[in-house]
Amino acid sequence: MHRAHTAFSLALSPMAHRNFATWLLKSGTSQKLAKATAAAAVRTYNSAAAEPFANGSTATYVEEMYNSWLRDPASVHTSWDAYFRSNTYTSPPNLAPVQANTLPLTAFNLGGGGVAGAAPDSKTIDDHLAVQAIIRSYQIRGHNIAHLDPLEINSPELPGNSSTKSIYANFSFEPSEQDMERQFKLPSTTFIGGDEASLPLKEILNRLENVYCNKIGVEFMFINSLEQCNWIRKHFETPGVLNFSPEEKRLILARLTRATGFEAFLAKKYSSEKRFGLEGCEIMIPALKEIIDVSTELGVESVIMGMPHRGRLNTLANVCRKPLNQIFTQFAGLEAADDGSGDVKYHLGTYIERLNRVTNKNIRLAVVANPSHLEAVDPVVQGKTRAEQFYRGDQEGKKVMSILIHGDAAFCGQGVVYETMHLSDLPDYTTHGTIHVVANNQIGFTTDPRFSRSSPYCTDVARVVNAPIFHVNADDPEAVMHVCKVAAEWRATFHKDCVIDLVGYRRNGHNEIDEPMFTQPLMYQKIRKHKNCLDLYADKLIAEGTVTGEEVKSVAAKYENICEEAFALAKTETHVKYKDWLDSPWSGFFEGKDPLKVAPTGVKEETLIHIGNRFSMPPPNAAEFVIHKGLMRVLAARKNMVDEKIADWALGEAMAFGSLLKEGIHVRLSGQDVERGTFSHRHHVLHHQLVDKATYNSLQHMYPDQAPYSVSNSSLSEYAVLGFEHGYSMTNPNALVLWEAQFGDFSNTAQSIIDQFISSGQSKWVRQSGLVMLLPHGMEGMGPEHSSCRVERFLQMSSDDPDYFPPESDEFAVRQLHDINWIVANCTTPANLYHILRRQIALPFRKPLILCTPKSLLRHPEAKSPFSEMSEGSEFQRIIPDNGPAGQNPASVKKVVFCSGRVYYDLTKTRAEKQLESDVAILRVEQISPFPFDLVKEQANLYKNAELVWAQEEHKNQGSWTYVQPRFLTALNHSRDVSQSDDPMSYSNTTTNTTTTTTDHTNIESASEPESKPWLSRMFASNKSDGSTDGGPATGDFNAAKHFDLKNVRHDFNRPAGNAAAPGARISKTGRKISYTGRAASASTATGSKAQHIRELNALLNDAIST
Ligand SMILES: Cc1ncc(C[n+]2csc(CCOP(=O)(O)OP(=O)(O)O)c2C)c(N)n1
Ligand SMILES: [Mg+2]
Repeated sequence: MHRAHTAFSLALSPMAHRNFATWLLKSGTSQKLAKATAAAAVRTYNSAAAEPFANGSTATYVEEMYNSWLRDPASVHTSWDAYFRSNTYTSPPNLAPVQANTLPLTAFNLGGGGVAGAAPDSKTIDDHLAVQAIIRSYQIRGHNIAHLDPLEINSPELPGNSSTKSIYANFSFEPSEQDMERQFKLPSTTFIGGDEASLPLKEILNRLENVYCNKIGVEFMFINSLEQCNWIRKHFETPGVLNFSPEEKRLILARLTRATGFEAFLAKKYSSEKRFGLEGCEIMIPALKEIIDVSTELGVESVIMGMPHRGRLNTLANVCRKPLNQIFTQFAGLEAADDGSGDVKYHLGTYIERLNRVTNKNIRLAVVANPSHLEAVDPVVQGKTRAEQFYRGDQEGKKVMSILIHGDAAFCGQGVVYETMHLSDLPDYTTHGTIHVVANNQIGFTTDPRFSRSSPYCTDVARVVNAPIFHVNADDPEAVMHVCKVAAEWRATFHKDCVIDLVGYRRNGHNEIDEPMFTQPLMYQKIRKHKNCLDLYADKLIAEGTVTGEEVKSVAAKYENICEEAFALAKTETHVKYKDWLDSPWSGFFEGKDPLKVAPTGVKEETLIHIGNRFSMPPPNAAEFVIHKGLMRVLAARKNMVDEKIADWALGEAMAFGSLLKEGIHVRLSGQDVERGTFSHRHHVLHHQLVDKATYNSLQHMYPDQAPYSVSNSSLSEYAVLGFEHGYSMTNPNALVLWEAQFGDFSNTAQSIIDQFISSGQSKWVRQSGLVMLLPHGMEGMGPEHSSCRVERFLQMSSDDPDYFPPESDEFAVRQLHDINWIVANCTTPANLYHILRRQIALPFRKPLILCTPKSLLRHPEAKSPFSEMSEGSEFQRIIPDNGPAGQNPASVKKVVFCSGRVYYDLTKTRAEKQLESDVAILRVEQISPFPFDLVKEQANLYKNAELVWAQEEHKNQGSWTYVQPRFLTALNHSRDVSQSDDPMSYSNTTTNTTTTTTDHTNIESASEPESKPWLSRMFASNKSDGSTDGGPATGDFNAAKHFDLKNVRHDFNRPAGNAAAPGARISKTGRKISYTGRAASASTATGSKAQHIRELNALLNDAIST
């Protein structure tokens, strides 16, 4: 269809002119057409000007030419020959299907002197073609001259005035009375006739103007589907579609009253508070409600919304019906009753389940919490929607849908909108149609559209996915409701995106405290004189007799009373609760769980063997499935490993996935080229070499009752896809959701998702996520990029305190995991990879996992693990100790090299070459964050006499060094019983001292506490809500209940702010220190050349492995 479309465009000019000429010249309508086109160009940036202007007969013409070309290429012009040769043309489907109400042309005596029943003469045909062209012109370009702007600033600047009638006058179209009265047969591509097959020209023009040039502008003719175009035409052109019953009108008025009343109430009560009010676009509230009503009626049970600041509180109040008192409490500046840093009120999410009073059906509404970063939430909403559809078995999106609300400036300015749009039709990412609503107030902060976009509309981005765009004047509530109804029906019919562009204005400044006249004086002069939408609509309904003035007042007063009552109730609140604002509650997940109990991650060996065997097999019972020879070798090698009970990286990962699937945990892996794996190591999807789309994915066939496994190559986007997977992970804690970057450094194009959602989501929105980010990382001489996943950045955002050694206990590791914002690890063995992935699910809570993954280790002969390291009794090793000669005789070890990741294998090789296995111990820090203080201390104590070194291949200002250095010192300080320290500094109560050498424990003490009290017991003294302490459990005896009282966690475990010692000023009281071995600091993430890389690596290895 698309190619055919192009062909019509090419055919356009000669055809149009040839066929229309006679009638046009005679009747003067050529001028009308020309003017219609000119008017279309009036909107300055008219991308639609390039749109096709062809019809069914043009198609026939092209097709005839195509057939002729097929018979003899020389029979057509060389340009057509070239075009058809380019293979872009396919014969079009019938563009003019017979419509029920159409009659053959011969049935018309068209007043041109023809004889009824006789074949029409060429003039008659030309006349009809011209009318068709006019109709089509309206359908394509009508939106350009529609009256969309309530302020009429951006209305077409036609000479004279701009009413639709006069637009015609200004075309210099002067058809004779007779022409205007002539009946014209309506083509099958219009529905303006209703049941009538023909209409007088005058009526045709009137109806078209009403449909396409009034308060609605429909942009749809670029859609490459005749069925969809006809559907839209029908829904806008059919006579009477804009007729509303008195009940419907009263409902619109009531909703508009609430939307307007809410903002007015806030303005009255909190005049100096920012709320990003909706004034000027209040119709958005009834609009959203209409979309939800119609969608619910059509079967939707759950709606997930993403939206920016503008009108958010109003949406929560009047669309979600979040209790008003909870909303008002947010203005009171109250302390939170629960943990977390919280967020401003116009970012918070919510989740509500309620009865839809209009449809009498239950509906679940969620507004996803979002950061300031405009549009960043879009993919997150899509991922959450997709996940909810998946878990409900809603494969066509009939029950769960998403609505994304946008600001006009952000919608066209933010690239993530485009990236998200491109997920809309991908098999593993589609949410089966999103309704986008643009609260288009024709301004972004202080910048108006002339300076904020290069496209005619702020919605043009949607054209790339063939989404119809419904522009509508936000001052016409009935037009808006109609558009919303059509949008909801469109989504339910075609399951594709569509856009509603609510063209309104912003009555106040960007926020209520801003002065808009500084920057938009003329616009705001107009706005000040402009009546608000509610008043305009109320006047209209009063004038037509639908309501009385008293009724209007009483509806408004009733809502104000409701607000007043809620306001009074809000005043009685003493705390806000972040949990009231949770968008994705995991009911049942936390209840009844031991918050410190981690399920075992090892599994029975027979399970590993079963998974391994399945993973090494081509499809069973499919002898004809032809697999690539190279892959047959891969499968055979896998089978050998299984027989020898060892696993490489791919097998370790498959063991983790397979065993989780067996346990009913859904696994989803997504990212660029993940099915094969960027480094061709994974091969989860085997392709039949002879049959397109015939594939086999063994992980989907491990066990008959397993959970579903999904692995999907994504679009080439990091921002949208990572956001999507984050959203997916929010929905169900019992799923392992992984996103893999092609190379780790590409994750920086998704930085807002990392910073704003993954790192800080729990803290801001009490929302947990167990998302795994797999980030290929390692300096392997591949050039400045492709080397580093910038692990230092993730570490810098880790929330554990470098100067604080948490209390030691059996639950040290899980407590640390509980308290931190995310986990950062760099595993060196398949077994550890396997365990850390399984641990994501074994934990009684969820934390994101940032996992540096290897490249060369994928095939490294030593980077293999025996099954015994994955079977029952085995577990994730936060630090892998030295199990060689050095570890066996630690007293004689001269040097301990701590490292993380791939460089370990280089270090061991160099150590072997230098025959220093007994002198140098090499320890791998596999979990970098939270930092394994306890194990570092233990290992350092083991190698009492050794020099301690941190070796890393990344440059000094990168990698883990800056993160581990202070933590090493904290850990080393505890290698003696610090309570016996005679260092006066160590017990100084100078809690505000930030420059002198302080040790961690000094800073957690309050000045009122006796210095003699051992710090650990003081740590565990129960902390009453009034701040006083009493004698708590003994050292190390953790009061779990108290610990998990979120309020207390903050008091107990976060050091007071501002007390950290200055980096570099720390001196280990134990006399031990850790030094750095590796590259110097650098601006780049890697070395310039392979040669330089090798030279530097050798230097670092020699330096590290020397005694
Ligand atoms: C990514 C990003 N860049 C900049 C901002 C700062 N900012 C906040 S609102 C705003 C204007 C938004 O305009 P628009 O999208 O039209 O929404 P409106 O406020 O007009 O409803 C800007 C630039 C932001 N929040 N996010
Ligand atoms: Mg705006």
